[in-house]
Amino acid sequence: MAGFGQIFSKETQAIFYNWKPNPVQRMLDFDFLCGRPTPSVACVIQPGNDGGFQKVFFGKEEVAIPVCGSVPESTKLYPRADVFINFASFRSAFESTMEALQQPTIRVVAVIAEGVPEADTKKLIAFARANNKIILGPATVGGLQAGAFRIGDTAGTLDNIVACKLHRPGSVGFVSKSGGMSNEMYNVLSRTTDGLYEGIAIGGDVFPGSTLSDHCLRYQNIPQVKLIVVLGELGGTDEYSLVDALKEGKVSKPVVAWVSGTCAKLFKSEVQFGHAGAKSGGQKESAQAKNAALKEAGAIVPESFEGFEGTIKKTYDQLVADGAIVPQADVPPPSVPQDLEAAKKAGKVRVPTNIVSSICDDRGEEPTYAGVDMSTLMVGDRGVGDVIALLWFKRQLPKYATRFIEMCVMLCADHGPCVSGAHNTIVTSRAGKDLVSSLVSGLLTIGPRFGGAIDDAARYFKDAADRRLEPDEFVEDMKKQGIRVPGIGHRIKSKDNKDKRVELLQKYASKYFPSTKYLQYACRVEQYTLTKQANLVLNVDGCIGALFLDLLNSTSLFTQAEIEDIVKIGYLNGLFVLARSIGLIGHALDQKRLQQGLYRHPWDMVLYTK
Ligand code: Q5B
Repeated sequence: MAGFGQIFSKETQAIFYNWKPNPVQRMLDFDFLCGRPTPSVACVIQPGNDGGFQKVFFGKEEVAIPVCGSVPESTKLYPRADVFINFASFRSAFESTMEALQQPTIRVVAVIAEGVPEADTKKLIAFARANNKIILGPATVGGLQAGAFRIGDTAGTLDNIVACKLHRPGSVGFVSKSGGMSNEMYNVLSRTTDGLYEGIAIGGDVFPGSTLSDHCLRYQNIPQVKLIVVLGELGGTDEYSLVDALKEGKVSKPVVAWVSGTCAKLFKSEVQFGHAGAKSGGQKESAQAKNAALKEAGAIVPESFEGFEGTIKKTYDQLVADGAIVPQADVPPPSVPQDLEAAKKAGKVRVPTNIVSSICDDRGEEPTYAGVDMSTLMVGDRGVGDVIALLWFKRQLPKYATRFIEMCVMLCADHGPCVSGAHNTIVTSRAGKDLVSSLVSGLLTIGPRFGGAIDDAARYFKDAADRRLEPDEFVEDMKKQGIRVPGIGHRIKSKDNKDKRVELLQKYASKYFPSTKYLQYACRVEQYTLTKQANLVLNVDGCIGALFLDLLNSTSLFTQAEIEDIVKIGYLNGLFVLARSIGLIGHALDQKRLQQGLYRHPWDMVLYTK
């Protein structure tokens, strides 16, 4: 990397591999803080996802960052972007990094992944060196140039960045292995100097893509860097390249350095610290030996880490006193608007909700239906009737009521292939449509004539019974208005061919319901309509409508106002919709299973007329 100097500027743009909303947003927030005119991310690569864009904020505005599907496409479209930030996992980091290094427009690649195989890293290093490219990492947070460009999550939160004065350049070039310790040191530098010019975390692997000395040599070539600060760690021999560079005069700027891990001596056996490369090896790799060598080569080395901050300050103050550094002025950063979620969390804003829901909650450990958790629902002999009671009526109902609901679902699940709903579903399924389309086309036939008369039956029977109208008065009144009595009449059922479903429901209610007042009224209506015509029976819709009124009234769990509301809103057709969905799904699947072709209605079944 000899001959390298500044690698970032306020114009630097990056290609970001593997869409990660948070680090991209952090980069753009940093851009805004620094007063960059353009976002530092030129595009995002989502392998295989060609085209489109991802939305992020650039200051107060939302911007669209283009999405590319491959590395070559991204560099072809964005040739000015010369930094490649690789957020691939350790499994795919090698291939994508190599592909990026092979692009002529890419100069710097940051590899964030931890755990890249060392043999792969060595190949990357060899290729990068042969082709005059720089690798940061693997296992790095990246780096930043103050006031100009930031890689991903480097330096943490915006508050930290402002506190460390990283939104504008200072005079210090800093390099360390650890991203976490870099954050710590940016704080130290902001207290002891005029701040950072550029900071790099080379990553904690045994074989980093670029070394501490590589970056010190670069800092030597950057005129704005007046002081170099290095934080090494035990393990490896990287620091000795810096020792050589100091001895050979290749690094002549003042270097304040500390190699951490001196405590390793206190352990009897070999110790491994946080990084793959940070383990106490032989004597030469110890922190003590490296600190001593650096000191001997001319670096300014404190006695301990505690003395590091004081030593940096002393060295910086001396450089200022000597006129070697003219302290950079502080610049107030613009304020970056807070994200809504963060502001909400901090109690700084209140935001009206979009929807209101009162029947369930899925935010806790387990979902609840009207306050009853799943585990409770699974205990005992609770069934779908209990679920309907909770989600539709928002309360637990007694067993006889939930059993009645289940009976309605079971008895109305299907009534043969010839009824409107099943017919539509069959025709749709045979036209090659999918399950949902076939189901929906059947469901759409449910209405005032077919299956959807339950609510109206409940409304009219309730009104007439509550007003104590005689059944004949009620029916004749309806006739005058031109309204067919909902719940009365059937295409195939009649006086002598009663609907078994109606009989079963009546039998159950007579046995278990405390009162069947409304059913009795509906039966008296039926008695009257049957005098007119044999098929004007109380049908399944009418029976369910009347019996549900009885259920609501007799459980004493509903107020009169609630019952009025249920009848007015119209809950009860839902029972038929739910039940018949079971049958309609059966019909749709049956047609597919039987491989039935397109249905065409026969000509001779149509009356062609003018
Ligand atoms: N008339 C159901 O009619 C049907 C009358 C009436 C007074 C009435 C008819 C009706 C109300 C709606 C209702 C639910 C259309 C039915 C269901 C699910 C199902 C279906 C299945 C399943 C049948 C002949 C004469 C006319 C009419 C008079 C008829 N209904 N008068 N009140 N309610 N009922 N729907 O047989 O003097 O000749 O002009 O609308 O409750 O959908 O299995 O098939 O599980 O799938 O076509 O059970 O009753 O009789 O229209 O030829 O009328 O009777 O005014 O008198 P029909 P129409 P007039 S259960």
